[in-house]
Amino acid sequence: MELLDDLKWRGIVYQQTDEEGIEELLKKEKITLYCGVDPTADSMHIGHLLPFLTLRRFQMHGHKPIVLVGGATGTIGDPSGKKEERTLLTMEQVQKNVDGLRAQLEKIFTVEGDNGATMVNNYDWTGSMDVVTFLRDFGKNIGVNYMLAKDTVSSRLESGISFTEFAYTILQAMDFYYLHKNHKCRMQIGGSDQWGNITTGLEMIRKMNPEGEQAYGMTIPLVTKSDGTKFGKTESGAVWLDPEKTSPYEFYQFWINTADADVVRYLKIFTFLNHDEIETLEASLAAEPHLRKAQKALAEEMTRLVHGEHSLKQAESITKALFSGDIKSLSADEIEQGLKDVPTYVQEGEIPNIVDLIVAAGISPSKRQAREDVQNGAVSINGEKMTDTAYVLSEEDKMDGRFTVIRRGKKKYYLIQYK
Ligand code: 629
Repeated sequence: MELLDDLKWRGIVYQQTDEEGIEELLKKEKITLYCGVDPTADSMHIGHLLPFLTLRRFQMHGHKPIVLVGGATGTIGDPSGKKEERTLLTMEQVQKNVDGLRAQLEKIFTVEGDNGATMVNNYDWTGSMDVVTFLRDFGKNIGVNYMLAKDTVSSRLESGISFTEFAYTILQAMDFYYLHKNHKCRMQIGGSDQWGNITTGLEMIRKMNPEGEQAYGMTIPLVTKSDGTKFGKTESGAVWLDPEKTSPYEFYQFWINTADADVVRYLKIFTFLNHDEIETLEASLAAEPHLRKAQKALAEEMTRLVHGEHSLKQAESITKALFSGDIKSLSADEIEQGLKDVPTYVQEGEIPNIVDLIVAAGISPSKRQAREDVQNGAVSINGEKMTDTAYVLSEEDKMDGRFTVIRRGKKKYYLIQYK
């Protein structure tokens, strides 16, 4: 299937600067195109992923991706979609963030071969530009009226916008021009919030080189959720690609909890599964939704893509063990991942018997209830039922010498930590 038809089938195309032109161009030749991200944090979150996965789809069809990390633009901050002026990061912080993002992005793309991805940093051509060159060679090409008409700026005229953020779009436009000139880059893609910046780039290219090759832009729709809440957020905040911020298990859980109403859409936009595979999953969702095959496939594909096979297997075994209660099969590290958000009680000093302990830890509401829970077999220690009300936890019950997992009922997990 043609790339553009595939992108449309997946629902990935939002706006195009010249629909026919782009169709013709992609039919005719393999192009170089780019997408950028600003190093405003040391990790991307899943909100960033879609344009880069789309860039990867272009690469899989033979086109050449340029991945830009904005070492220069990141020191300013894109005002697009932001209601307020940003606080500047230090130059050192931005540099650290550049390294973090670069490593994450390199994993998504193939770097070998003719159409291997090129990684660039706009600090390389913007960082040392003098202000006279900036104003004379570049600023002169973009009218203030033109800039004032862009959403990004017009929406901030009331609340205020500094000249610095106002000028941001010119920096991004210079990038497009630079890549067009030096890398024959013909197209920029980005989320729908990037439309203004992308079109300013086209304007810059036309003004700088009216005889040059035509350049194009394409945006990708905002990912929505059927229940109206914001995509990519959990109770504990953004879903990061960095495993230190969001563990592979949490990452896996995020995707597996996708609503039935959203899952097919997400399979299309986020995974590299083909049409047949997605249609089979869609049929399963309709006929046997309780099996959650579509959600499992989504979680599997995404976790493998971002964290690799080993972390995927770990996330799956944690999920299975927590569901069945087979805690013993997990390593201390896996338990930490899986039970990061469960209620935790810190035990200091001498350990009381199990009944007093679970009352103190808030696991059972009263001593009477606690005794009943233990006698009924509702309480387990590290996955093993404990019916002896006089039992006292010992060293053997401490996993890794650090914690004990207590389960009450079928699903309620608690951690006891020792000081
Ligand atoms: C210089 C900087 C360029 C090209 C792009 C950029 C970054 C761009 C931006 N992008 C967002 C970001 O960095 O701010 N000005 O967080 C983010 N992007 C991915 C998608 C986006 C966008 O990285 O385009 O729409 C989110 O889905 O907000 O020469």
